[in-house]
Amino acid sequence: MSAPPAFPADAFAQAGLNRHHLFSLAALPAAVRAPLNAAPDEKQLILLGHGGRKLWSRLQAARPDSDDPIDDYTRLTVDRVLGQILPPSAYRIVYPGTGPIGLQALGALAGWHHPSPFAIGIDAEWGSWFAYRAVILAHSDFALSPTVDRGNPCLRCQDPPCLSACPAGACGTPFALEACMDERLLANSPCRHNCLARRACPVGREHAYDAAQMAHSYAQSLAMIAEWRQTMGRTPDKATQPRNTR
Ligand code: B12
Ligand code: SF4
Ligand code: SF4
Repeated sequence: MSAPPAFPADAFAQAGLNRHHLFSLAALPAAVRAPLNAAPDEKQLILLGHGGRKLWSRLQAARPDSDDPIDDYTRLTVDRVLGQILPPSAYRIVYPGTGPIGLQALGALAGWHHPSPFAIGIDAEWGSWFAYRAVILAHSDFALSPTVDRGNPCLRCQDPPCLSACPAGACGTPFALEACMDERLLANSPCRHNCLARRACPVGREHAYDAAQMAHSYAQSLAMIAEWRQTMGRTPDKATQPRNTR
């Protein structure tokens, strides 16, 4: 009998999807597993992420003609890479998608996510310069990933520079999302397409996104915030908000 194929981590990393974690669906906590609506033959969950600038540079080279270039590039890459070793019926991309998937909860199980004062997850290697790009359910037999948790750097941070850098005083526990949004919506705010707190954090600074990547992704969240404020006068609560922000 031939051995099952190895997970194609290098091929994904070449494409800029340089973080991955293989979970057994059966071993996930019920609260994480339930919203996934996995079919009985789907045994594994593949979490893909990007860290640093590589995804953005690969994306520029691919020149996608898309309103949603990161998600479209991710889907194409998953089909190209996994399609070489699994039949299309053996896997299903559930994120990007519309279902309610708690990506940071999955990240915490993988050891990637630790809460920071500006609400974006942080880890000791990448700082806050990583995000979740795909969740795939598969009937596959890849080797499962061990949790690699390097701890929360914020717990060791003296006189945190992120707190003093935030012009809205929004950073802390809990993160003051409404204050952050008020600031970002100001016509002359330095945070319209940036986050000064995130920039001020020294952890993983060498992986910080360039101005074009920042402008691209923060423009999307700013547009969403502006739409919420126009239609509802406030941010929707977690039960009603759209689930596909990046
Ligand atoms: C809704 C949402 C938003 C909303 C927040 C509204 C709100 N009421 O919470 C808005 C549109 C403002 C937003 C903005 C951004 N987001 Co957002 N967002 C999400 C989303 C879709 C759901 C979060 C959620 O509700 N989780 C479920 C509930 C149950 O979780 P929870 O435990 O109650 O709360 C957790 C998170 O919600 C988080 N949180 C709570 N409040 C806020 C506020 C902000 C601004 C953020 C980023 C997180 C956050 O902290 C908790 C820790 O676990 C996730 C993706 C996902 N599907 O998980 C991305 C996600 C959290 N966002 C992400 C990012 C990167 C951003 C932006 C930087 C993106 C950008 N392109 O501009 C900005 C942040 C800049 C800013 N200051 O505005 C990343 C974070 C990556 C990481 N390393 O952790 C995620 C995981 C998406 C991804 N594909 O990776 N986001
Ligand atoms: S500056 Fe310190 S407290 Fe703030 S996010 Fe970075 S490590 Fe955490
Ligand atoms: S975007 Fe600006 S207001 Fe919001 S947390 Fe970052 S520094 Fe503070």
